[in-house]
Amino acid sequence: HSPAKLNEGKTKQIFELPDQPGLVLVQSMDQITAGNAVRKDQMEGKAAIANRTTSSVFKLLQESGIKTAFVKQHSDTAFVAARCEMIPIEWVCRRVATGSFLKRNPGVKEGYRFSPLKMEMFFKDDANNDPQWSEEQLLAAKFSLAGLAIGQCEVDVMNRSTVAIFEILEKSWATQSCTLVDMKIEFGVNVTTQEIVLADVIDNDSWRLWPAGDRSQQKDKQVYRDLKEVTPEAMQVVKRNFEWVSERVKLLLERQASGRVVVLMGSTSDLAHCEKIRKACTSYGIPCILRVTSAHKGPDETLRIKAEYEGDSVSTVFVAVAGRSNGLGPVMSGNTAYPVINCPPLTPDWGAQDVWSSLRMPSGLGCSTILSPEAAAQFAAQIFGLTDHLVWSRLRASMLNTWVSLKLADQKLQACSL
Ligand SMILES: Nc1ncnc2c1ncn2[C@@H]1O[C@H](COP(=O)(O)OP(=O)(O)OP(=O)(O)O)[C@@H](O)[C@H]1O
Ligand SMILES: *[C@@H]1O[C@H](CO)[C@@H](O)[C@H](O)[C@H]1NC(C)=O
Ligand SMILES: *[C@@H]1O[C@H](CO)[C@@H](O)[C@H](O)[C@H]1NC(C)=O
Ligand SMILES: *[C@@H]1O[C@H](CO)[C@@H](O)[C@H](O)[C@H]1NC(C)=O
Ligand SMILES: CC(=O)N[C@H]1CO[C@H](CO)[C@@H](O)[C@@H]1O
Ligand SMILES: [Mg+2]
Repeated sequence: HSPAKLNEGKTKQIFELPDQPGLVLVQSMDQITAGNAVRKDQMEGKAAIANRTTSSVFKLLQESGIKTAFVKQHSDTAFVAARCEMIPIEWVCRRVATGSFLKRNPGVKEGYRFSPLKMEMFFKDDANNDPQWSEEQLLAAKFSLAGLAIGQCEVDVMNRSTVAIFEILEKSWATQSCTLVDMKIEFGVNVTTQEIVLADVIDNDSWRLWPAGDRSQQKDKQVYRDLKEVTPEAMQVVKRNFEWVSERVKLLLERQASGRVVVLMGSTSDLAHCEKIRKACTSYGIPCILRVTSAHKGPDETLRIKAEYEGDSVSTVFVAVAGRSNGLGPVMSGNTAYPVINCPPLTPDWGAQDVWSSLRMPSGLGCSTILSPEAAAQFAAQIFGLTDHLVWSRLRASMLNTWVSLKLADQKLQACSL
C-alpha cells in the first residue's frame, strides 16, 4: 500500500512513513514556480537537482551542529526528515540589498551591504502575497505548533538561528568565490521533541548567489523570474544554472585546508588532560596527535619531533602540556613558526607559582596560555577556522547552541519561579 500523503504544496509532497511515526518523506516535484505559482513550468530533472542541493546544504549545516529536520537522503528526489509542524513564517536574511528590499525601501541603492545582517520576516499567506510582518505581529498571532507556543523566546531563537545559518552558508560559498546575497528559510517544530529546527528545504529557490559578487553571473532562481518569455532555450539556461549550483554545493562539504593539532606532553602522567584536548579537537573535526617529550630531559627529541611535523606542509598547531616548570611550550615557541599553545595541568599545591613558567616569556616568543584543555582545543580550532570553513561553521553553530541553551535555561527558571 502507498503511504498517506500528509501535505502537498507547489513544489513538494510530504508522505507519512508508517513504520517511523516521527519521520516524513519530503518528495520534490519537477516543477518550478515564481510569483506565487502564477508562472509554472515543468523542468525535467529539477527535482533531482533540488534534492541534491537540499541534501548537501542540510548535511553541511547538520554536521556543523545546527539543528535541522533533515535525517537522510532517500532517493534521487526525496529525503527523510523529522516530522514538523511548520511555523508559517519565511525568515529572510540579507547581506546585500537587492530585489524586493529595494522596492520596499526606495532610495537604497542595489549593492548596499548590511553589517550586521538585515533580518526580515514574511507571513506565509499566498492569498495576501506573503505580507511582511514585524516581530510584534508574530507575537500577536499567538501561534502554537506541536504544543509549543511561539512567544518572544521562540522568536529570538529563530532570529538568531537564521543569522548563524546565513553566516555558515556565506562562509561556505565564499570558498567557491560566490557571494551569498540573501536567503530565506523556514522553521518547524519537531513533533517528537518540540524543538525549533530548520525545516522545509534550502534549494536554488532559497537564495541569491552571485559568483565573484557579480550580479550579472547570478546562478539563482532570479534568472527564471527575470525571463521575459519561457522558451525551451531559456529553460535550458535556468537548468544549467541549477546544475551549476548543485555541483558547487557538493564542494561546500569538502575541507579546503588540512590541519592538525599536535599535543606534546612532558610525561604520561598528563595523559588524561591531553585526552580532553584530543576529544575537543575531534568535535571540531580536527585530527589530534599525542606525543611524549620533555624539553628539559630530552631537548634533542623535542626538536626532532618538531621537525617531523614541520616537514610535511600540513598546518600544525602545537599544544604544550607540562606541569611544574613548563619548558616545553617556550622551547617549542622559540624554534617554530607554527603557533604554540601552553596548556599546563596545574596542581592545587604549586599551581599559582607554576603558571608563571607559561606566562612570563623571554622576548621574541609568542606562545599563548590557556588553562582549560577544552578551551585550548577551541583556540586551536579558531586558528584553523580562519582558513577552514568547516571548522569555522562548527564554532559558529556551537556559539548559537550555547546562546539558545542559556535562553531556554532562563525561560525554564522563570517559569518555575512564577
Ligand atoms: N519536515 C516537514 N514536516 C512536515 N511538513 C513539512 C516538512 N517540510 C516541509 N513541510 C511542508 O510541506 C508543504 C509542502 O511544501 P511546498 O514548499 O511544496 O509548499 P508550498 O506550495 O511552497 O507552500 P508553502 O507556501 O507552505 O511553502 C509545506 O506546507 C511545507 O511547509
Ligand atoms: C526530532 O525528531 C526526531 C525523530 O522524530 C529525533 O530523532 C530528533 O533527534 C529530533 N530532534 C532534532 C533536532 O531533529
Ligand atoms: C532580529 O533581531 C535583531 C537583533 O536583536 C532585531 O534588530 C530585529 O528586529 C529582529 N528581526 C526580526 C525580523 O524579528
Ligand atoms: C538552482 O540550483 C541549481 C543547482 O541546483 C543552479 O544551477 C540553478 O541556477 C538554480 N536555479 C535557479 C532557477 O535558481
Ligand atoms: C538517489 C539520488 O541520486 N539522490 C541524490 C540526492 O542528493 C544526494 C546528495 O547530493 C545524493 O547523495 C543522492 O545520490
Ligand atoms: Mg514552500
